[in-house]
Amino acid sequence: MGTALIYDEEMTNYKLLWVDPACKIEVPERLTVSYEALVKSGLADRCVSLPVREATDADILLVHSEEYLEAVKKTPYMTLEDLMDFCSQYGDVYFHPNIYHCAKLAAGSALQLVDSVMMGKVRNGMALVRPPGHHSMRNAASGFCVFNNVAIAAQYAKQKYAVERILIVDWDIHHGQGVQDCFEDDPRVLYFSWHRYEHQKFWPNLRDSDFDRVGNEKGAGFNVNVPWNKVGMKNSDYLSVFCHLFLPVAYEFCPDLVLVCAGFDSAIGDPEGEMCATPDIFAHLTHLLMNLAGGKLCAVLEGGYNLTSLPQSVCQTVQTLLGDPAPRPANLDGPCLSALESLHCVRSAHKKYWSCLKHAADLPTCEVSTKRNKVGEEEINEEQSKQEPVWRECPKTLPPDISAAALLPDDGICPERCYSLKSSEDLDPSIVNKLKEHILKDTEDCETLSTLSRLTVLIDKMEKNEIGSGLALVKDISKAVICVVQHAAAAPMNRVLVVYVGDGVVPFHTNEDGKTLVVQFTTQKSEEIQSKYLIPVCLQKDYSDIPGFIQATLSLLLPLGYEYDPSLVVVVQTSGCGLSHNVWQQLIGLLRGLAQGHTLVLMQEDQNAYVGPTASSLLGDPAPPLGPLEAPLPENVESTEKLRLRLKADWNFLLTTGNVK
Ligand code: X5A
Ligand code: ZN
Repeated sequence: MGTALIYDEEMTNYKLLWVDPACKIEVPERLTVSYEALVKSGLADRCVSLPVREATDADILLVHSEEYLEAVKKTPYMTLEDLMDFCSQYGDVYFHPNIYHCAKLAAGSALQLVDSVMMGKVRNGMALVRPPGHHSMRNAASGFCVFNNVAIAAQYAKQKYAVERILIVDWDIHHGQGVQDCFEDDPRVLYFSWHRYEHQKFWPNLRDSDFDRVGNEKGAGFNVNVPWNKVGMKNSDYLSVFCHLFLPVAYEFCPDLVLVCAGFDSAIGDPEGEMCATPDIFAHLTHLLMNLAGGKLCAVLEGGYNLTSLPQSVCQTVQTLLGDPAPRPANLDGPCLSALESLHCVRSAHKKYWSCLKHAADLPTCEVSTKRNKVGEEEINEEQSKQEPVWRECPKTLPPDISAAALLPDDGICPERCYSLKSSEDLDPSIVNKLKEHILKDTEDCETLSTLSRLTVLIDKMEKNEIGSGLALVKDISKAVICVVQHAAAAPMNRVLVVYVGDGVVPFHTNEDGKTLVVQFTTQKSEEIQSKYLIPVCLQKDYSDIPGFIQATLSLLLPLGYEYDPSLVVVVQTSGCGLSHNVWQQLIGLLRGLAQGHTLVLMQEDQNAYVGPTASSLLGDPAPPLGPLEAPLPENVESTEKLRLRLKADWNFLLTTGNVK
């Protein structure tokens, strides 16, 4: 199952024909540089290239009015003067004799993408289109947009494929007010948007873009707006919103299809957004959405006006759609105060609609963000934006030759597409000596010795990026964990995140030196040891509370993992932990976003049934959806939340509110 790429040069054949400072950034080169970068990097070749088509009148009328469509139809025959005149009734948009044609292709591209994903021809895909769509309204063009490509695609998917629940993630830096308008009353379409807002001082300056616009009537709760009230938001701010808001709500909703309004004006260097998130963040945003809807994801280009960061961001997105591991994200130092204020307000506004937010603190009611900036703030912002921002282009990494390796007992059957690490007779004597000295003591156990020495070889190859990820079925899980952690943490720059699923004592000592971070999911309540680097997450009822487990994973484990930024993730499953295969696959899938996909799964020998699902997740297959989630058990919410509150002093990524309390 591949990744579709839709592009047609025809969509570069229109441009601004007069002087308009508001529109001069929307240039044909946006598309050519993006496509050329995909070709140059070899990514385009790895995609299934799909032809565009024109959206039909019927397609366009799914979202727009007949009057508006008829008006746009006349634009190819207008004189320059007529065109300028026509534009003047709308905000920040230009027309050209060929734009109607391109707008039909742009919307049609989104529909082609939906068709091929829904019919199972590809797993996911991206459409590079102009003009963009998310600002255009039923009756109006706006913000460079003529037809609302993604809104049309969502209506089309509802109609043609009877898709019950669609998630639209709008990571463009502008509010897609056209999309909001279209689905405000519709509980079948959940719309997320973050956008530069600055207390309504930023275009399109709508009161409707604030966090308290949650949707109407049956659609109440299905419109999620995150207004950014400052420029300069970073990777940490974006990831915090994903971990503490978008993902929990998305998992609870459980979409059948994910559409992305993929605008890259939210990246560093963009003259519109003035944000500071680096292009590699889009690999993570994409990755985090890829385990929803069984991986059915369609990304459609919206904005993005810096001709350097735009193609880099597009490449990161497409590379991730193809299944390559995401690069380790740079400098995650936690969200800023303004981002936390926004996050807190949105979570409060939505707590009555989503059980995953029920516990969100009801701190001082959020003021609606129309207040003025404090004195002096504007000067600071201006100064910031005067400097040309610089960032390091994420080095182009090839995925490892071996994407996943398996280390199984001699009679074990290696799962498909996995490389089998066979036991070899001749073990490296220096490794054997080390193992005997440190782990095995004097006991001579050939089988364990062979397993452990192969594990160290596997880790070395993962470190060199010759192997991406691995799984091992071992007889003695304790010894294996000790060996792996010791070996992997040895090099000075290495950090190991150990996710330990199962009861009992973690079999090695965790220092406070930060070389290892252990998060243990356990069903045993214990008062004991808990420190910055040893974190027991206690969940009642043998993990049958799936919503509780997912909540702990998204709002605790994931942010901790991102802040810790490990070089290796080790996931340990002791026997009979009782986690269902689907939940286990979600866990592995999400963790694959860390450590450049270097995930090593250790399981007890008798857990054979997990081998297949584990391998599949390590190889990047999307995890099966869990179904819409009910409310988590109150006792689990309470213990997870208590833990988060205790740990937030040590871990900035666990903050969810700006009110330091
Ligand atoms: C699609 C998009 C931006 C319009 C900005 C107008 N439009 N000032 O990014
Ligand atoms: Zn935009």
